[in-house]
Amino acid sequence: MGETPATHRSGFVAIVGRPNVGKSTLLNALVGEPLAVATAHPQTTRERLLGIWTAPDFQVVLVDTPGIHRARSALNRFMVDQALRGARDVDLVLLLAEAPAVRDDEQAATWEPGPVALEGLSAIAELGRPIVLVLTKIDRVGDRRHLLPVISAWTRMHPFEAVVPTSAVQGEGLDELRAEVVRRLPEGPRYYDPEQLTDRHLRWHAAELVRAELFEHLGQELPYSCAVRVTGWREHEDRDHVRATIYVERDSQKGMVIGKGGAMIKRLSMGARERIAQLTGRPCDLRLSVEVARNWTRDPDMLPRLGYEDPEASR
Ligand SMILES: Nc1nc2c(ncn2[C@@H]2O[C@H](COP(=O)(O)OP(=O)(O)OP(=O)(O)O)[C@@H](O)[C@H]2O)c(=O)[nH]1
Ligand SMILES: [Mg+2]
Repeated sequence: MGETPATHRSGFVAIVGRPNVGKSTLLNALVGEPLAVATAHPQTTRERLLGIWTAPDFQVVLVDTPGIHRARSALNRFMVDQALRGARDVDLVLLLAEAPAVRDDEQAATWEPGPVALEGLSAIAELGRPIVLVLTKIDRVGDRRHLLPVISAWTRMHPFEAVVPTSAVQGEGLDELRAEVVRRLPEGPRYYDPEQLTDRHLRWHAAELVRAELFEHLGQELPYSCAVRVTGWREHEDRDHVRATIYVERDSQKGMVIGKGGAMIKRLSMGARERIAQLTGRPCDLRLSVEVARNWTRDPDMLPRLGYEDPEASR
C-alpha cells in the first residue's frame, strides 16, 4: 500500500443536495475519474456510491448520494433514504446548491434560498454533522460579485463551516474545496487501497452506464421507469461478453425501448458497449434484453429484486 506520512488525514465526506445540483459531477472532478453517472436530468443518481480520492497526504472517501426531494413513490423514498443514510456518521457533509442566476445587483441583494432548498438543509442539519456549503455551476454566473449577497443569504440560514463557490466543469474552486475538506479531517490511515476507486463492482458500474444511455436516448420520462441489471459477465480471450436486462413498468414502454424494428435497443446497446469498453479498457459484446416488472417504482417489494436494497438497512 505504500508509506503514508505521519500527518496523513482521512475520513468520509458526503456530497448531498437537491437533484441536479452537480453532486456526481463534483465527485468525478475531485477524484479525477468519471465514476458516477451524471446527466442533465434530475434524479439520475439512485444509490449511494463511494468515490475514493487518494493523495500522498490524505484519503477522502466521498459519498455520492441521490438528490433530496419530496418523495412519493417507493423508488423515490428509497432514493431520499439513501441520501440521508449517506450523510449519517460522516466526518463532513458537503451541501451543494446551485449558484442562482440573478440578473442585477438588486435581485442579488434580495435573493433567498427557496423553501425546498431549505427543507433539504434542515433534513441534513438534523443529522448533526459539520456542513460546508458548496455553491455549484458558478461558470453560469455573469457577474461574480453577485455571489457575495447569495453567500450572506445562505449563511443566515445555517452556521456553515465554510462556503466555497465552484465550477466542477471548469475546475474552479476545487483547490479551495480540497483545502477546506482536508483540514477538517482527523489524522488517520488510509481506509482503502489507493488503487481502488469505488466500492462498487464492475457489474454495477456497467448497469449504470446502460442507464446513462437510456437518459441520453429515451426522452424525458421513460428513463425514470427503467432499471438495469447485469445478468451475466464472461471474459473470453480479449473481450468481455456482458448481458444486461432493462426493466420497464409497462408493456407499452417495452416497445419504446426496443424501438421500430429493434432500432432503439440496437442504438442503446452500441452506446453502452462503448462506455463499458472505456471503463474496462477491453472490447465488450453487450446483449441487452427488456422485461416488464409491472409498476416496480411503486412497489416496495419489487425494489430489492431490481437491486435497490441497502445492505445496511437490514442490519
Ligand atoms: N455549467 C455547469 N454545469 C454543471 C456543473 N456541474 C454539473 N453541471 C451539470 O449539471 C447537470 C447535473 O449534474 P449531476 O452531476 O448529474 O447532478 P447531480 O446533483 O448528481 O444530480 P442527481 O444525481 O440527479 O441528483 C449535468 O448536466 C451537469 O453537466 C458546473 O460546474 N457547471
Ligand atoms: Mg447524481
